[in-house]
Amino acid sequence: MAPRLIRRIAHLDMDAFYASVELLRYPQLKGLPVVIGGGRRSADDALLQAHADVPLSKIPVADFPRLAGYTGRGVITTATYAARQSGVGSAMGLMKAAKLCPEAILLPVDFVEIRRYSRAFKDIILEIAPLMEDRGVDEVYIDFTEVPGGQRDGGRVLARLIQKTIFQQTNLTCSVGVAPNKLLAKMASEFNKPNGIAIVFEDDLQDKIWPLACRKINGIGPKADEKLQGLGIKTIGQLAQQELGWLIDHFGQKTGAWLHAASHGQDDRPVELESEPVSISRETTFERDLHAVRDKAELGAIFTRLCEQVAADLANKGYVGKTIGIKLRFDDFKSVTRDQTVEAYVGDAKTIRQVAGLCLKRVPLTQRLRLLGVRVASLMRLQDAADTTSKQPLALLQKGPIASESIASEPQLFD
Ligand code: DCP
Ligand code: MG
Repeated sequence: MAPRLIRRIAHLDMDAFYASVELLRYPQLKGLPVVIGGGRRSADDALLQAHADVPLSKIPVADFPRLAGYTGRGVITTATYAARQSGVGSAMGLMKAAKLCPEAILLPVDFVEIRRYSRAFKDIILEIAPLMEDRGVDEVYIDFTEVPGGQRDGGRVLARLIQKTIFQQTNLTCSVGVAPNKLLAKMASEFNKPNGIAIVFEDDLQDKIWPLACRKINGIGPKADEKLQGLGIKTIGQLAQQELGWLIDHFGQKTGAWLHAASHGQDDRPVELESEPVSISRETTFERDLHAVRDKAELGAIFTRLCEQVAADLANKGYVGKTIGIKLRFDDFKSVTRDQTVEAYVGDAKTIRQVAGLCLKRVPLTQRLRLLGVRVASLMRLQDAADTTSKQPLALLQKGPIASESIASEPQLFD
């Protein structure tokens, strides 16, 4: 009989991601302190202009802009491991970092390139292990349980294969933690950063998890941590020693129970193939700036179409939502947003148009517009919406609190 499969979940996180992507372009900076952050500066443009005739990889290291003398309010997005040795890191102000590591090279973020590599490393993983949950630009969870090799050495064999393949195809390194669940895998991926693998089994809880600070639990933020510290609890082990009832008394039923489970390494959240969208939206920039009064008909038609597109997207993806919002950008590039939350989950174009219309009325429309957007948030899966109100016909859910009239007879929205 085949041995029973034990649950093996991996968390993979790219190493110094934004910085590593820059190093692919500028390999001459490898091993040097490099920080990414702030906005694009004249120094960045000057570098490229001065070396327009040579490949990027041939720009002399001495010519790159440095942190020294930085003034401004920018913050570090990420830093290479060489820079981290000087004590600089994510979220630190660039001016403070300039004092700690003046010789560090400062580069801006290139989001287009970041997204390209983000997609690339995820596609490589999907080829090897199809059960992947996208957790943002540089991290994913992967269910190793039933993937060939996923059980061998606790998942180390598969983790190494993925790590190696990503490196061969992109030249980027990552770190992987493999554990019985997401909670522990997320912690484990940090254990041997950079370019590391860490394997955690249920039995390792006491040795590998309990000595860690409570903050290492994904979900315990600075506030919860402060409260725990105030109660004399610093480590996960100390948290695990508390009675469930005591935790519930101090943190409430839900958080208390979660803290208790987390400190005991328990987490049964599944790896979700597609992460849940936060909102679904459509926007359009006009070919020429439009005026709310003079171009009323045109704007009204565009507005209706956007609402219809959002409704279609919601239907395709199987969601309803109850916060409806608009976004406007004026000819001076200033943007405003307005939203309104309705009582029932909605998904039809007509109701979205009505509520979005009310949002629009809250914006003074004297300036010309460049862009209009419609957004539906506070989403719920259509399926769940049907389950929680199974006694109601679904049609009721889709009707907002505002009486439905036809879109065409909507009062003048762009007055
Ligand atoms: N990032 C950001 N703002 C933050 C944190 C991170 O824009 N507050 C970006 C920059 C990072 C990327 O997201 O490169 C991934 O974040 P990580 O926390 O995984 O940090 P790194 O990948 O840079 O470093 P590490 O090697 O520690 O994972
Ligand atoms: Mg990372």
